Amino acid sequence: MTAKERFYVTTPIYYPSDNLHIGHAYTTTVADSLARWHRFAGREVYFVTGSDEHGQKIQRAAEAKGITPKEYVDVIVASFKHLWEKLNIRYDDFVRTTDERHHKAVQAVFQKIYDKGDIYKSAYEGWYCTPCETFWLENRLVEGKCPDCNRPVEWVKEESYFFRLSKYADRLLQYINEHPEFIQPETRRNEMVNFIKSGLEDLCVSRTTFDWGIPVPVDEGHVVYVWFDALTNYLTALGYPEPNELLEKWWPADLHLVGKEIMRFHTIVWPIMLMALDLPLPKTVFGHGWLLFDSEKMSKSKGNVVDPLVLIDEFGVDPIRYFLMREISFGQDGNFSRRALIERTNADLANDLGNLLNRTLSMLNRYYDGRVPEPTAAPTPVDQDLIAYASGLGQKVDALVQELKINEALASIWRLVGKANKYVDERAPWNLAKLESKDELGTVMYNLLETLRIVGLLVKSFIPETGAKIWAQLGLEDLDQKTLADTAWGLLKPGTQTRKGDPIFPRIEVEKEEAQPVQQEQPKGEQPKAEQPQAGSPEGVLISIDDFMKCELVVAEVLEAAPIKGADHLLKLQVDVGDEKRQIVAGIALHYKPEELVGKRIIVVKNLKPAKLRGEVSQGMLLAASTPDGRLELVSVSAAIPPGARVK
Ligand code: ME8
Repeated sequence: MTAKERFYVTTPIYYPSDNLHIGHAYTTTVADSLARWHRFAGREVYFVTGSDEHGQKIQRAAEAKGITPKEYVDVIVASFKHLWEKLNIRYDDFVRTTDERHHKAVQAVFQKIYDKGDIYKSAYEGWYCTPCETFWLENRLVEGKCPDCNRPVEWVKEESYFFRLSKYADRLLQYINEHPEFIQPETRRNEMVNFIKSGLEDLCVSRTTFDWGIPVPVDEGHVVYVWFDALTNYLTALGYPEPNELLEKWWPADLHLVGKEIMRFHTIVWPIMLMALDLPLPKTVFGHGWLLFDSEKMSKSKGNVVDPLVLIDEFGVDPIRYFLMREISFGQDGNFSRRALIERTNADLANDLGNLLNRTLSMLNRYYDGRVPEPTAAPTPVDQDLIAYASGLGQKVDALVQELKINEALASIWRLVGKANKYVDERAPWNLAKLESKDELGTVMYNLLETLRIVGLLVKSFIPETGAKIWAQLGLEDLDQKTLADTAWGLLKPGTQTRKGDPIFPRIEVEKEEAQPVQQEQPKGEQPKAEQPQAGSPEGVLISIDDFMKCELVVAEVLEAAPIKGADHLLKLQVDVGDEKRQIVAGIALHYKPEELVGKRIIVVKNLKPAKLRGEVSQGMLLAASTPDGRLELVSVSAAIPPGARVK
């Protein structure tokens, strides 16, 4: 790796015909994570996204609202930017196709190709899919409808300008053969090769039946076809057509990340435009799969879209980012469901990662007042196994990211988290703490903390808020300046004062009714997963006094109680547990009025893992018993027992 390595990545520029959904968030999240990772790995990065604002579809949507197209898109483009901010997307440039600079770029591209003789005037008569802004030959239609979106097509007859795609077909095929990395994944390459081999028709690149577009420079009565206009954005971001440093430095792009349905435009039309302009082709166009809902592509017209803003408000941004990149095999289609999101968050983020951080820092507080100890004992084979995996992981993740194996990159980081959790159980610091020499305890605690430091660095490109939280709790600084080289083992300084905070991912409690599989969310042919068995020990099984003592039961005074909107059986309590105030969410609303509870001294399990119910954090559980007719009564003590008193 040299400092000169560069990475120019783009997303599609989305249509502001409607608000974006989780499918758009998917592409952009991956692009952002790649951009962040390459920066972290010491490469120079340029990351561009934008909005594709012209065309018949937008003009019609604006007309339906009785406003101008520009007024219409301005509002929606602002919502794009808002979503990217909420998703922690850090782009370098946002190209709007209504930008003046873009007009210049598109007109220059059109003019150059026209001057070269590769654009000519003729008449178009044929089918057009307005939602996809795509011309179709009769023989490509499926049952008379658009083969991409299955919606009706319109017969269009107009005088147009044509781009000589056919002239470049052989050259393009040869290029694809010689550059296997150009079209990825391989299945898409095969599809595109077959498409080209079946014969390329010249492409109609101007329209006259509406005017919401960039005027054709040689004929003002025409507007440039919206795809010809949109694809040019990748050059607009580099100041094209003026010769300048950006263009010199960043073209050709390293990666155009797109959904599989727009591969034809990116691997046939766009490369041929570039050939006609005598510009080099992008190094890779990757066509990822679709997010499906009930095995169908999520799309506004089908009414099955998921709004990322709603999900972010409910679950936070990192669970969404993590889910999208971890759950879906990059390149293939994947199903989205709320249930899968919750399960993934609970398993990987709350149980594995969150819990590792929490338990490690709790032990460190107990044994070393939160200060990182010196690793003085010689490593055992178990230590060596953890250290060896953690030491090589940065390079491994880098290789996987470069191969665009995003879900595998995350899986390899979570393998380290899994190993570290197993390491805690195997090395049992609570037993080492009983030994006279504290050498081994110090080494084990150091190894765990060092693993967490490395995990924090490795995850920060994918789930930035989590990386920052881990870093802060470890008491470390300057996360933004850290690079891949900092993932080397042993850089954590003994003596560092950690700062244990709240659990970074409270478990999301799936209430009974939410836990029921929603039929619509199951991919066809896949059975709903069986309900998890309820935790708890079956009656008749004896436990030791040690088992019982693990449960920290204390007296708590109820300070406040309030209902939770939309959850009839839940109440939200603020309780005093002696040394702090806690919030507990309890299913007692059908048995107690909030005002009846205030002042009561109840018993709570203080050391229960925090959970989230209906978006509210619950930090503990209260004890209650039922009468034979099902009425619930809280276990309570008299006012003589102060809050915080241990029940044993
Ligand atoms: O096609 N699953 O814009 P668009 C995964 N303006 N990704 C999805 C998705 C889904 N269900 N739905 C959308 C256009 N996407 C043109 C692009 S580029 C020069 C012009 C993502 O608003 C995916 O990246 O229809 C897809 O290619 C893109 O959004 C389509 O966005």
